[in-house]
Amino acid sequence: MTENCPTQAVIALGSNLGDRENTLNQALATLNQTEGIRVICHSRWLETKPVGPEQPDYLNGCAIIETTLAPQQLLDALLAIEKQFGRVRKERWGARTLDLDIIFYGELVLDTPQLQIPHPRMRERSFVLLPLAEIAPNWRDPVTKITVGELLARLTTAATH
Ligand code: A4P
Ligand code: MG
Repeated sequence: MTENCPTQAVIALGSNLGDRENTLNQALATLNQTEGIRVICHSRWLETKPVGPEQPDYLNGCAIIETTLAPQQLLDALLAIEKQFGRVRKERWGARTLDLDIIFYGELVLDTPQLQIPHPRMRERSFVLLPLAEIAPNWRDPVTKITVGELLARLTTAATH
């Protein structure tokens, strides 16, 4: 009975190569057309400075989806969409036409070699928390039990001290 009951999840989107805005808009449309995924809402696209190696600035944003896919199936769907948009993996944290990460999947906590949920670095990343706070400030991180809005406030405080 509960098998097809959808779960809400958060996807972070990023692009720093090519027509970034068009890529993010098309990626959302593609997500929404994927069997088992429905996009509920999304943030604005924010221009952000790259974290990691020297590379162009990013456009970042977040979306809330409803999905009947299991976490690993959702990851496979995201990887397929990244590929469709021409992503080539070279170095870790390197430039990319499209990056799709699972930030939250309901209240699930998962730690396997292929997939960690919540995304292990989301708490330190304003390029995730800033757009996410626009659409889901009250979403509670199932690991720290802290809301997205509070995580962002902590990060902002830490950065100015
Ligand atoms: N993987 C494990 N957990 C997850 C998850 N929750 N969501 C695995 C998605 N993937 C997950 O990812 C490598 C593998 O991580 C996937 O195949 C999957 O099995 P990747 O996308 O190839 O590698 P990556 O994104 O370069 O590495 P990583 O560690 O995910 O990077 P981050 O931490 O996401 O950072 N600066 C700005 N301003 N904006 C950005 O968006 N992004 C990054 C990437 C660096 N700097 C940035 C930005
Ligand atoms: Mg990624």
